[in-house]
Amino acid sequence: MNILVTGGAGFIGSNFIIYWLKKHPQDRIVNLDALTYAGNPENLTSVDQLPNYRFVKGNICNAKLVSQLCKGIDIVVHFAAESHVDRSIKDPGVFLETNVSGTHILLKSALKNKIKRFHHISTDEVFGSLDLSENKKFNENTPYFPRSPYAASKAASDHLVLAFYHTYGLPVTITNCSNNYGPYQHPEKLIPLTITNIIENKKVPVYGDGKNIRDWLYVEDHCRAIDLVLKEGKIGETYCIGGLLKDVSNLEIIRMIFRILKKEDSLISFVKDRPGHDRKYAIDWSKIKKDLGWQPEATLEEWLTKTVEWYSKNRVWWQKLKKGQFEIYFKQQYPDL
Ligand code: NAD
Ligand code: TDX
Repeated sequence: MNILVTGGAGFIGSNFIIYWLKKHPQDRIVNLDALTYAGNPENLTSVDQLPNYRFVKGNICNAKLVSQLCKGIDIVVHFAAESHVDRSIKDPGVFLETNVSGTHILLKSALKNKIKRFHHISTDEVFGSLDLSENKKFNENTPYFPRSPYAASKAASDHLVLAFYHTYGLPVTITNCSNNYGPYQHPEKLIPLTITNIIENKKVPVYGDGKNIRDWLYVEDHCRAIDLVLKEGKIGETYCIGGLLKDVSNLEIIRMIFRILKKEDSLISFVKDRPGHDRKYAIDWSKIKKDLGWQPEATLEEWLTKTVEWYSKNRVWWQKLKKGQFEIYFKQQYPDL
């Protein structure tokens, strides 16, 4: 099988490539990634010498390049995106370019090259926000109600993917997953920011009252779910993937990390809330469980402990990312700290 992965130098994409080449060593992967601030070739040092892995530095908005790379490809797994909500609030433009126009360019090329499967990685954020007081969860039939520029751009890309299925018959599948965590996640996101700030004895910023709820999914569980959808998923269908059955607030997850690191939680600092901050995401992942037999392989406590260990052992990896441009970004993003 020849697979084109987009955004494979980012957090989930690199975990996916490592997972896939280990599980399916007979397959070939081409990784197209623009290496934005979020892309890091160091994530892939364990596979980059393999004969069946090829890295191409390039933009998914480059139609000519995308068209060349799609030749001979069986499956496209599309991760490439601008992924950080806070950055989308500051400057939505590049989110529209990459997440919407980039996806459109890929879809056109996939159609022209008669790709056997176009798998699109999306998010639960397209469904909007749940109330803290209600027990509702998002599922495959929840209407779209994106509330941040990032979520709106992902919603638009989901609609385009399904439009290419209904209008032109492109064989697509979509997964809408919840917040991922694990190795190689950029320290701009809550869990790696919290772990690394605690290790560095720096304040841990909590937006608003810290009661917001996310549905945490370990990245390897996510990769396994994508694998199953590629093998057994139904064309034209969407699968929701979440990691939890019980609600966990941001403050609770942050306190769990303090406990795992055996530190007092005095570094917690409440800062100005994110504009339009979605209160709660929760996923009903019963469809993928029932249809494909997927479920998380370990508990939040176990996966989080493993994640904290990884960041503790791989300081050089994240220390580099927290220098230079990131210091400027951090000062602008957290003026209260
Ligand atoms: P990330 O920001 O870590 O990585 C994105 C990657 O895409 C980077 O390597 C970057 O260089 C590349 N990229 C960005 N713009 C590009 C362009 N124009 N052309 C080519 N490459 C480009 O993101 P992630 O957290 O790994 O997320 C991957 C996908 O999963 C995204 O589509 C995101 O919306 C989705 N998702 C992420 C989460 C999460 O919790 N991280 C949850 C749900 C869905
Ligand atoms: O410093 C922080 N303090 C804080 O309280 C940061 C960075 C975040 N938060 C809060 C905001 C959210 O309620 O923590 C929660 C998680 O925030 P992020 O890590 O920024 O993730 P989120 O905004 O929920 O979006 C993530 O999950 C869905 C990914 O970044 C998206 O790409 C994905 O689609």
